[in-house]
Amino acid sequence: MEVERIRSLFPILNQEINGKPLVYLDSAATSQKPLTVINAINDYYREYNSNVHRGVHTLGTKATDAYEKSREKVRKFINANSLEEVIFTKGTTAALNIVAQSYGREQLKHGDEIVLTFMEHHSNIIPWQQVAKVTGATLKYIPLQSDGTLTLEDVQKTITTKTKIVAITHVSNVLGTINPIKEIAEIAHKNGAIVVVDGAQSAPHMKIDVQELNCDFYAFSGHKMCAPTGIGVLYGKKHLLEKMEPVEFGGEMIDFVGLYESTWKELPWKFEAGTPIIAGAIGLGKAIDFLEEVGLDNVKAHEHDLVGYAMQQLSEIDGITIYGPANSEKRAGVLTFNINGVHPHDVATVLDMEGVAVRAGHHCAQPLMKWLEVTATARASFYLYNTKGDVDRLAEGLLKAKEFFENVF
Ligand code: 7TS
Repeated sequence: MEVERIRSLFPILNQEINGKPLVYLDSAATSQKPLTVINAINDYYREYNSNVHRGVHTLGTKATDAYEKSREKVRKFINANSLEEVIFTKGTTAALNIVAQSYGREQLKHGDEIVLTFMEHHSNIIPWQQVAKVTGATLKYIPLQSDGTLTLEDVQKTITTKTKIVAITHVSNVLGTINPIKEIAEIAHKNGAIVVVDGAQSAPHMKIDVQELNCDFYAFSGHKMCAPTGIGVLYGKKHLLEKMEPVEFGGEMIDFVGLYESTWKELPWKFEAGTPIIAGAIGLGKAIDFLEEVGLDNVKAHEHDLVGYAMQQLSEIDGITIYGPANSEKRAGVLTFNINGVHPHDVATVLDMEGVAVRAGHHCAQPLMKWLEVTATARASFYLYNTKGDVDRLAEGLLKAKEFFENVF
């Protein structure tokens, strides 16, 4: 599908911000939504809004069918072995917390090690810090190379037989680094550890096959892949999920409830307490249809092109520092940078005046900021609806920002 056709499916892109056509370069924070997704949510509320898994009335059956059909779409999307391995959650953060609070609390004991990297998002650090506090496990970090990549030698050195959990991001939301999950999983498994993958920045942008990666858990968020906020997925290997206790209790997730004891439904529902995120799951199903129509390999190639072009354009501007792998082949569509001597919030404000939306701040990765020896950065992130013209507008905006601040100070 041509990028102009793709853009026409995203109504939000067709507007002016501060008198300039919008250039949206913040998809790593949240992506925009195509009409098919917006319409699917609209249709659910207008035509068959109803609770799921209860009662026999027609609307309830229709809603249940749509909700469970989305689960099948997710299963296929990540090539999970069975529907029991696909749990709907609120997002990546919620999914990672389930693994930490259930698997982590049950399996970890004093002296065990949890291995992370310096490039993790806070959502893949704090749940492990919390579980380490209550179990007596300790955290260890795989070091980074100066270009923000990992080496398998360092992975091998950090993971030992004491390691029980390796929790790692597939793609860094700051550096764009793509980590070799399959190889890391092999090293982890040889040492008797399991691998938890934070897929928030990979599921939207590349074909994911959880069986090929051989990860034990994989978490991602719908809102970064054209679906609404409030829906995400936890994939887990069935034999692990089966022995895990739920972390939330209440309606929906039970089989039998007595006054003093209760039992749980089978997988995946034992992890879905309460009325689930019905409209969100239906929207996610439609988002997957859309991404598959475009083709994940095309999405990935398009973003590689854009980030390569952006790196070239920005490196021609004096006084810009780009963080992360210099080789665009080693990174996904994320470009983090600073204009030397200018605070990234000021850079983002000038860009906004030019209609260009980027994120500035610590990107929920404070340990990584410390490692980069900065307090904050600006970040442009690309998706299937961005164009080289968007990159040109970014570069022009940055020249204006530089000029402006050079003249002021
Ligand atoms: N992990 C990574 C790698 C992320 O990039 C994010 C969100 C999360 C986890 C958390 O996802 P959530 O949907 O549960 O919030 N990252 C960003 C970002 O880079 N800018 O805003 C949110």
